[in-house]
Amino acid sequence: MFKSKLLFLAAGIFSFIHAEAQQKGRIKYLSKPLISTIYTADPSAHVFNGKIYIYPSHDIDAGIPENDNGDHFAMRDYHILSLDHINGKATDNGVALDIKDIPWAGRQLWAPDAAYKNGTYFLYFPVKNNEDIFQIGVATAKTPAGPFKAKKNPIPGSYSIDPAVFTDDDGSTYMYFGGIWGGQLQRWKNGSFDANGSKTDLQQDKSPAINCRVVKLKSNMLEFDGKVHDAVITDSAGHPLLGGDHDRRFFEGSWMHKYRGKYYFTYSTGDTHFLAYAIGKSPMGPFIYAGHFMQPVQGWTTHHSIIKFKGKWYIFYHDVELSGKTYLRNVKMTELHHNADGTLQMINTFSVEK
Ligand code: FUB
Repeated sequence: MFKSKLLFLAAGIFSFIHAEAQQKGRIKYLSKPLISTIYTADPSAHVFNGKIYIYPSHDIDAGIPENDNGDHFAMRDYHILSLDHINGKATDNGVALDIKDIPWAGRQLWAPDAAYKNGTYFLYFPVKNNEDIFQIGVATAKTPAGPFKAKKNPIPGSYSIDPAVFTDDDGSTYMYFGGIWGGQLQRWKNGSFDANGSKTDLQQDKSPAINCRVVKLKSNMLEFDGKVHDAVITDSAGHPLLGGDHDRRFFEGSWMHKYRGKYYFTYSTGDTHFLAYAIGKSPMGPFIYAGHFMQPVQGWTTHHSIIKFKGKWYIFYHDVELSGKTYLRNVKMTELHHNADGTLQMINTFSVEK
């Protein structure tokens, strides 16, 4: 706990220094915010009908003090953004789903994702239920920007946060989900929630790290098809990464893309603020850790998605250029490059001029 407080403080100092530099015009950003009329974060991008649709969190200032539990991320609705072309103007398509229209929701609409199948668009979203436990819900619409109608109950067997939905070439769809600390993943064991479990780190540095979860979806896209598995990340010798390996272990914000027949599992390392990747031969893993591919952004959280559009790869991410506040973020995008050997090129989202 003390360690996490220290890290939190360090992140605060980091943000402060960068806010100062920004004020003096010394920060040069790689990309511009896609939209500045509302605060947006956690962008899950998809190509539907030849257009890019971005499913972000909608950040608001709810007046809740910052803590390691993420209580200050108290979002209440979703707005979907669309882009006709790269470098085009992003359109805010208005409220797509409001927390008051989700029958089982309590508070905190966090990072969503979306998928399409057989004429229906699916919006997957994490929100705390009335017992303050995160679960994952689903809502449907006939158009990619909604409005979406939420199902009466969360997806049975779902828990924690940050759903990311990937459909493989054979039509099978998988959901990756989970996040530690405020995302509560460390409190779930064998499908049960430990109400007295650790709120942040497990303090088990020498044990295997907590894994992101992966599960196949049924063809109706509304239910899990069978058991939830661990998306295990190993080192090159096949040993699972350890809980104390904060620079490399999974924290939250997973994504999956397939490149030259291999499965690239990408994720945030959370308290060390990197985007990292691990490569596997199956969508279920295991994935072999391959490195970092994005340096820390300005802000605390790091969350991304990756798409291929008109033959090029793009990454969507967020930082806090517009507000300088960790909980009022803005989404951005830039090109992502795979090297000839399949590794990902490192991205630096800003530089500070001397
Ligand atoms: O936006 C709230 C949470 O912050 C997300 O669910 C995490 O991935 C982090 O970005």
